[in-house]
Amino acid sequence: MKRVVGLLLVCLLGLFMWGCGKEAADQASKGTTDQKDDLIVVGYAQVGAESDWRTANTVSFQTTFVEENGYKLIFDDAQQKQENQIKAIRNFIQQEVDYIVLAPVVETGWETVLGEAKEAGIPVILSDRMIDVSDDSIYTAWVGGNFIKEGHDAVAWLDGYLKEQGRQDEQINIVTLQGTIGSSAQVGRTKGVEEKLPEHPNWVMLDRQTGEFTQSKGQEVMESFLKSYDDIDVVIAENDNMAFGAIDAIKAAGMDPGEDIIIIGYDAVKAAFEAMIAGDMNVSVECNPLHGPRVAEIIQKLEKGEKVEKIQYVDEGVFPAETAAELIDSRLY
Ligand code: GYE
Repeated sequence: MKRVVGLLLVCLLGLFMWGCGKEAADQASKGTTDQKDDLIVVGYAQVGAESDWRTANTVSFQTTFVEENGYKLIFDDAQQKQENQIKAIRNFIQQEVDYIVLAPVVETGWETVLGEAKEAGIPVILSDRMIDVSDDSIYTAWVGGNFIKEGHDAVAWLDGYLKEQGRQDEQINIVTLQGTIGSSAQVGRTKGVEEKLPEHPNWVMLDRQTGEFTQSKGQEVMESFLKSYDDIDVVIAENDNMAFGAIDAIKAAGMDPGEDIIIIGYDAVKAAFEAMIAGDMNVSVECNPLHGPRVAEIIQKLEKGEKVEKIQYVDEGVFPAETAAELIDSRLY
């Protein structure tokens, strides 16, 4: 009898302990689901992976919007196609994300889908490129570079450089490798240069064509420019990667980029500093891609119910070749 009672007690104790253990386990798992529920879900409709700038931009978002910082990031790479971005945004709406971040491939054609986001009550934050819409209530804020100013800066640098070389009165033949046509980075940089051309009547814009912001297309277009024109003095590449493509094309044609032909790029990515140190490139006009923390700051303000500035330009500089060796190690992208 004693043994039976003893056994029973042991069983009861076991049952009690199992119960406690289970309760603790339940608590723990409930804790993690609660924490997961607290995460702010952000859908990012990214342009693609066409350039070093873009890669740095993606990394900036992927390292900012992490669980440790209270976020869950749903990342979509649209492969430079607007229709993919529209699809991604509709998916984000369906998944009931808390915020949509959009780096729009082109400026036009956003009314319908962003109207749907507004209808669903999901704030849209634009990052990098702009959109061209009549009703700006379909987005909450925008943060990015001042592309028109970047164009002005490129012209101001070229003006100073030609003066330094004593070439201010020469005819200067220019070709432009444009970015994705209709993207605000292309529209702004082309316009910025265009606006300043009348101040330089001896400068001739021989041709402009898109290189889609990629190195390979930049090289291809530069090859065709070199076949069509035998006296190109300056290449304005609307991003560094197209400048790298142009450099390859110029070398393949037996010329010396940076010397025989002046090479101007935009972005100021690390590889541009390397090209400048190698003497292949003359200047890069900065465009900062590190928008992750900037967008996070906007979201944090919105979470607290604070007002955010609708349009936020980032400060950017100009980096001529002679500054490259000194600055390369301090570059973050
Ligand atoms: O200059 C280019 C990228 O929109 C500012 O897109 C961005 C541009 C950048 O592909 O390298």
